[in-house]
Amino acid sequence: MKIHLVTHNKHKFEEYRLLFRNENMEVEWVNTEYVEIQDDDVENVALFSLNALTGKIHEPFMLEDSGLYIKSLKGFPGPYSSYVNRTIGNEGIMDLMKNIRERQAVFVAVIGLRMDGQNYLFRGVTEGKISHEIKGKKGFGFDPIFIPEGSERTFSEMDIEEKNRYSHRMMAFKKLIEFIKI
Ligand code: ITT
Repeated sequence: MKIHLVTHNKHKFEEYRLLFRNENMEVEWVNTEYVEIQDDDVENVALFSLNALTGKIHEPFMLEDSGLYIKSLKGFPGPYSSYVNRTIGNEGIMDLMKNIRERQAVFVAVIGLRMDGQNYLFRGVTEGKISHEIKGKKGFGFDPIFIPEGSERTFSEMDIEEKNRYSHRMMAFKKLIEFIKI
C-alpha cells in the first residue's frame, strides 16, 4: 500500500520517508495548497484539513499537524506554533524564556489519515526541554531549541535517523503503522 502525504514541509516528508522505508512501505509527497484553520485543539485542525482534502487527493492520504507546548509559558505556542515560528522564531522564544529556569516542553504531532472513506487520528508526544541557547544546524522549525528527554542535544544536532528515535512524529507514526498493519 502506498500512502500520500500532504505537506508543504520537505523536512517533514524526509522524516516520514525514512520512517516508512523502515516498514518497507512507500510514501508519496503531495505538495498541495490547503486551508489550515486555527483552533486551540490540534486534532480539530487535522480533522478539518482531512475533510477539506477529501475527494481531491488519492486515498489513502495523510497529513500531520504539530506543535510545541512550553510548560512555563502555559502551553504557548501550541496550536499557534507555525505562526510563532514564522514571526518571533527561535530567537523570540529564547527571549521569552531568558530568566525562566523551568524549561519543560512537549512536542505533539497529530496524524490525520483518510482511508476507506473514514478519518482516523493518531497522536504522538515527546517530552523534553527548551535549550538555553540555539544549537545545531540540521532539521527545521524549533529543532535548534528542543532537547528530547534521554538526550543532551537538540534535534538540530541530530541526523534524521537519530531524531526519528525520539520524535513526536515517530510516536504518532508508530500508532499509524500498528493500525494499518492490522
Ligand atoms: P505542513 O504543510 O505539513 O502543515 P508545517 O511546517 O506548517 O507543514 P505544522 O503546521 O504541523 O507544519 O507545524 C507547526 C510548526 O511547528 C511549524 O512552524 C514547524 O516548523 C514546527 N514543527 C513541527 N514539527 C517540528 C519538528 O519535528 N521539529 C521542529 N519544528 C517542528
